[in-house]
Amino acid sequence: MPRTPNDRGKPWIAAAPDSWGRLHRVAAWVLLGNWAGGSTVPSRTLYPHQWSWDSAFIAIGLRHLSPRRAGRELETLFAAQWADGRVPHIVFNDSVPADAYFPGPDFWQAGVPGEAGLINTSGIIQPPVHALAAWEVHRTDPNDSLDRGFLHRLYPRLAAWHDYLLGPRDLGGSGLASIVHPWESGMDNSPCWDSPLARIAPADPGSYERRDLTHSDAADRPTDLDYGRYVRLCTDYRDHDYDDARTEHAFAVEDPCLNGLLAASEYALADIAAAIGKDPGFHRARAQAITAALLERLYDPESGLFRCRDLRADGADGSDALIGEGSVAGLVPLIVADLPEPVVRSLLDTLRGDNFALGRVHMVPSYDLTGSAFDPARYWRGPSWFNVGWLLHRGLRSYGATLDAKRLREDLLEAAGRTGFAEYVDPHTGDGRGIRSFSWTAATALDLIAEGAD
Ligand code: 2M8
Repeated sequence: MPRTPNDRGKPWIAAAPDSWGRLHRVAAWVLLGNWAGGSTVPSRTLYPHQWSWDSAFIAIGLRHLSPRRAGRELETLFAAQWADGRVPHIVFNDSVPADAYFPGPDFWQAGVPGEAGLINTSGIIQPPVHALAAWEVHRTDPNDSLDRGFLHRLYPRLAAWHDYLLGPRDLGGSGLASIVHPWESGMDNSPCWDSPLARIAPADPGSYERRDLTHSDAADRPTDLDYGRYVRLCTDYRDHDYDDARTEHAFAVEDPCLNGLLAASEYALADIAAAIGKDPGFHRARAQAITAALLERLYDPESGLFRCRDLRADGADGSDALIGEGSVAGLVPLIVADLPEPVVRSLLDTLRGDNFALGRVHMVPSYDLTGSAFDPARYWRGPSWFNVGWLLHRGLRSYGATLDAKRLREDLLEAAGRTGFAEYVDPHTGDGRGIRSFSWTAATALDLIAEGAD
């Protein structure tokens, strides 16, 4: 554990302001223990490299220990940004054996030149939480951030990232970004991907070796059949040099979680632009345009939920392309500012109703509790995740659902401490699942503690 003071001259692990003091100390210990020199690994065992959206959540928590280190977390990620603006979902750590995680650098065959040689990366993306995180990091110590040029350096990179998403990745020509692989959603194994994935021929199981099952229970992880399909999609993209214009993209989906985060991040980019003396108008207008497209393309008033749109579904009527499965991804747009009031009311009703049962189960399940594919243990097919809980807590607060927000905060903090910072929990029993000492669980706990109960 580091013993030196952090950049504000305080001890790294100080007491928290309220009754969560012990949890704060242990969360800090977990997060600092997962620091790998320039960024933080999600987990020392299962995920020994840097993951894109994990790093954004990690920075949001790490800023309470050291805003400078939180800034470094994001800058390390953006040092691996591609020339086309994409931010790869994994930045590989060369000091970790190449076969520690599959698919590793040998599989992806991708990277960018860095100061100390090639930076190996994956070729796909994850949801854009980064501008939101950068803005929060800056706000923690604005003078130091401006003195060090943190936002000046990151702003053009963040803008290029969003340009990539709304340019080459607007596969539907709708003003929304598409994902081309379930891993890009961050909710890898969601039942939403079952029907679009069913069209994909799996890769030959003899052509690769899974590493995840060394660290996790097979009953919690995606099936071999799903893995074969994941590998096929990556291989096709790689074999077309990750060029979106030349790849067929047999899997192409507009996801409300990714696009909700893009809208929220675009608003954060407007704040960032204003803070460094640039015109925020372009980003505000773009955030509003994404919100309008989200509402028009993905909102389903019948169910009070945003849905995923499958761009490769062959139904003649456009509505056939809305995927029927109810995922928590459809509630994440609650973090977007200025949603129409009836939409907010319906989303809150859905969150509190039998499908997601806010306040009656542990945290918020990743998938409809009444859905036929619900599984309380398997990856993103039901378990409750801490990063999603953090996002929904933020949405609840911003729309004035103070009591729900307060209860969810306590639930998240209690579960984080009780499970040893588990990767996710069973929504019915509250039992921790997956690996422990998981970075974004610790980071979101630090942020919720710092925020206070009001
Ligand atoms: C999980 O995804 C990776 C692939 O990216 C995996 O299953 O091997 C997801 O939970 C994802 O959201 C997360 O970013 C990643 C690392 O924590 O793990």
